[in-house]
Amino acid sequence: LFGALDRQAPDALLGLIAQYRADPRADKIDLGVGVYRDEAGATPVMRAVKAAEAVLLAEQGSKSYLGPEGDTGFVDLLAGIVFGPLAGADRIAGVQTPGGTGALRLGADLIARARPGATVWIGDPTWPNHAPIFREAGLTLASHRFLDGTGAVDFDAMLADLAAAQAGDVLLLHGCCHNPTGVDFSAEQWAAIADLCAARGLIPFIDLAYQGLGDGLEADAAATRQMLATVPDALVAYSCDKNFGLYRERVGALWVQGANVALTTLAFSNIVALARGIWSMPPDHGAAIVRTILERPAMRAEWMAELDQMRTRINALRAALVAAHPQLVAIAGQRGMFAMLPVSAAAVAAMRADHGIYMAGNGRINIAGLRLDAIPAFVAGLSPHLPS
Ligand code: PLP
Ligand code: TYF
Repeated sequence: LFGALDRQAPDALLGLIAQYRADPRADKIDLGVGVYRDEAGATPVMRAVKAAEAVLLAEQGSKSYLGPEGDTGFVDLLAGIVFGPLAGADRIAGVQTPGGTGALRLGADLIARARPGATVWIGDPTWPNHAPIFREAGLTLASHRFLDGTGAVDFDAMLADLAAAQAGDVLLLHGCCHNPTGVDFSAEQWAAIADLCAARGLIPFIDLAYQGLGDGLEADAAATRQMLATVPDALVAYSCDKNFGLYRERVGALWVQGANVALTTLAFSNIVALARGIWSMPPDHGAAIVRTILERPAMRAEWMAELDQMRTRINALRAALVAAHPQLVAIAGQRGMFAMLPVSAAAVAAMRADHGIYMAGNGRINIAGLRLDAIPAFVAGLSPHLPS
């Protein structure tokens, strides 16, 4: 049986973790995989998460099955964070999923069931897992341009490419903190995209994996809320794995908005049925942690304060990078953990070999992997490779 398979390449981003670990140099710098790091280079468990785990340990009375929709208290409380005043609207329904990845895949399966072979438009570049997730669900991929040669949004090129989109096609959008570029649409561009989707019958699928790590919880959700207020049908894949630091616990949610309550209910029943056929029900612990935090005002406030600190640190590092080299000015207006530097794959390999600087092959850096005192060494290693 298995001889018919083709050998597959390992995940290049996750591969960087092992490569970095094996490097004996004391001054190595890890700007690879997208996890938050503090000034000591650690990715600690958040204090609010530790507190919630203590509550669960003391008070959780059962680990009996829930159901394919997961922890509905988690889904409802999180909806308040994501949708604000729209939360609770009966045209929006959601389920807990194993991470943002599970939400993307479940949404992709729902689309494939509703419209077999539907086309999904994805900007280039994007998170490398997007294409395989949608392809494995049997959907058709189409690519649209995103940035110009200077690293700014090339909105005209994007709209020109989307002119070929048909009613019923899906448009994948990063809700905030674009991965890998850090380049987000302006409010005006978001409004234009929402109007385009409404006018042309395109279905936005928003991937919101970094809420709170750009401009704050409310600001980072503004585009998603505006989109849902403008279009009839939409999907939102959400990850709590970055903003709660729960990565390996796999915490996320998928929401759908239908044109009316009956269509939302119809979609929801299919989501639940699809989830049953994939993972039966999602893992509980991470979602129980998030629910425990959001249920308790003091824990919620502590989580928000920690998230503020994380965002403040990332933005301070970005400002220090901008000040450290004239070629880095372009990243000043960007948001989130990532920036994509204008360096070749050969330059990335050379920086790794010569200086122990680890970044993704496309020149993406995880800004949170820097320390303020490591910036001079990083910029010294980087600058010979930047365009003059
Ligand atoms: N979407 C984007 C853009 C991401 O960067 C990530 C990162 O992992 C995810 C989705 C998936 O998140 P999760 O780890 O919760 O599956
Ligand atoms: O882009 C990143 O680095 C994060 C983490 O298969 C990640 O989104 C990377 C690869 C992967 C899963 C998560």
